Amino acid sequence: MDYIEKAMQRAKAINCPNDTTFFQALREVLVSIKPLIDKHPNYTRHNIIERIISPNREIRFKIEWLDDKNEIQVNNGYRIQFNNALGPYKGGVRFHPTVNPDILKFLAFEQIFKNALTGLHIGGAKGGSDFDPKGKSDNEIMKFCQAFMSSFYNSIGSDIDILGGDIGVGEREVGYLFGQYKQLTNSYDSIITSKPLSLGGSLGRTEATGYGLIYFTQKLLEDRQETLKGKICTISGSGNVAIHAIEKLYDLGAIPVTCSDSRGSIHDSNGIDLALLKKIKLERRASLEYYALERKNAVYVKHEAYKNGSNYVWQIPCFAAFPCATQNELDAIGAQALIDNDVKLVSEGANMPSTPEAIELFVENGVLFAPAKAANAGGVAVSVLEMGQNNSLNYLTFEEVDQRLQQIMSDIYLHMKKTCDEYELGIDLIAAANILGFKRVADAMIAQGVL
Ligand code: NDP
Ligand code: 2IT
Repeated sequence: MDYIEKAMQRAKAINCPNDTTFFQALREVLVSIKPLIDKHPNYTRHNIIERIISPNREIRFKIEWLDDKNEIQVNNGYRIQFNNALGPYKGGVRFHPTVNPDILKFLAFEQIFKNALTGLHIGGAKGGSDFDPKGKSDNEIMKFCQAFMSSFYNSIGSDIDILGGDIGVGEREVGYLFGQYKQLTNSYDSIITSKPLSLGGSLGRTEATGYGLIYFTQKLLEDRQETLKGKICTISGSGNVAIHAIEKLYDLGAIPVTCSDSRGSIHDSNGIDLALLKKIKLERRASLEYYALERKNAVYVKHEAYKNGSNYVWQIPCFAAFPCATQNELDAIGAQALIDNDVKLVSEGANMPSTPEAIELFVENGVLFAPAKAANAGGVAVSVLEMGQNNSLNYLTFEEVDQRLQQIMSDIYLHMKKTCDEYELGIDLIAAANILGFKRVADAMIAQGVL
């Protein structure tokens, strides 16, 4: 049996057989690092694969909190501290009803290699809860965040494990989580990033993932004497990543024409009205249905009304597509429609948004594909800049952060390009990201010895 099937068998034995999202992420990495494993027997000798596919620690806890009716609610909380060979565990926290150990293991596993790609010294982790922030009052959000932190604050620390934002966790939630940590420990330790500025957050962190995605895409295109200027772009999602990707696309003269949320999609052929989108999603926290009510020329399509829930966004002809909502949101139906409409590039803002079938279609049809691990690494990279500012008490301007972000995204691309040349990968940026990330983590594991 080759190392891929052996590792998959072991992963299935030590995890729940239904952890399909984690197995999907795992298989992609295992398959694409083959050129590295074949070339360097050292990794096999040190049994790196078996060691890297198991989380160092999985924490599961109960969260009890009082809602506005004084009724007791109970949720599940998790933190997967997957690998800390390169530095302290680092990764976001997700609050969404779909959160379970499978989803968090996939996210934490991806985070190990993404964090390695940034070139910064951070390990990989992810956490969260099945708590649904939708429809909750501000007081309930605060109560829940406090209970979440109380349940596991003794497992984190600024040189142990640093939390961050993700779906359902933005500045508001981070502020409450941080406040509770301070209350419990009497310490202003930098145990979480994406903090509000008033609590030591970094300028430019809110924008970093979306802006970084577009900077990375720009580098990729520059190398092919192309630009985004004047090009029609489709985006899914309408949260932190999608909104700031749209903002940067406008800065570069592109025309973003779509967005989506958990209920439906918008096509606005005149270009998304960014101010209206921010008002509806960030201020009112409302559904995109209201966008179509206020912009008469925009088309709104509910997911359930469209091809087995496949996102309508991918049916719109475009030069570049940016999935920025959630995992497995770009399926084979969407990929085929994009290809039929002659898409040139797909760049992933969300974590693992393309299904394996969609990726296969893109590869077969020569579509340039920028994988999430590299393309959305700008968020966590600026989180590390936030940690640095907290520790040094020396704060950067927005322009300084933005400059550093551009440099980091450019360096990630250049190192991936070198990896493509070294391992004769052609334009396979998935393999380049996985080989480069894996190699950095594996080398650090070998240097530390068997622990
Ligand atoms: P937000 O919570 O700000 O926004 C999430 C968006 O995705 C919303 O529009 C939401 O719709 C939609 N969405 C969430 N779940 C689903 C679902 N199951 N089906 C369809 N739509 C869904 O999160 P972010 O923008 O921060 O995160 C988006 C993606 O980017 C995630 O994959 C995240 O892991 C990834 N990411 C985030 C980073 C960050 O810095 N924030 C960094 C790197 C990656 P609705 O408004 O209806 O809830
Ligand atoms: O997926 C991700 O990289 C994030 N959600 C950001 C993590 C962080 O710690 O800033």
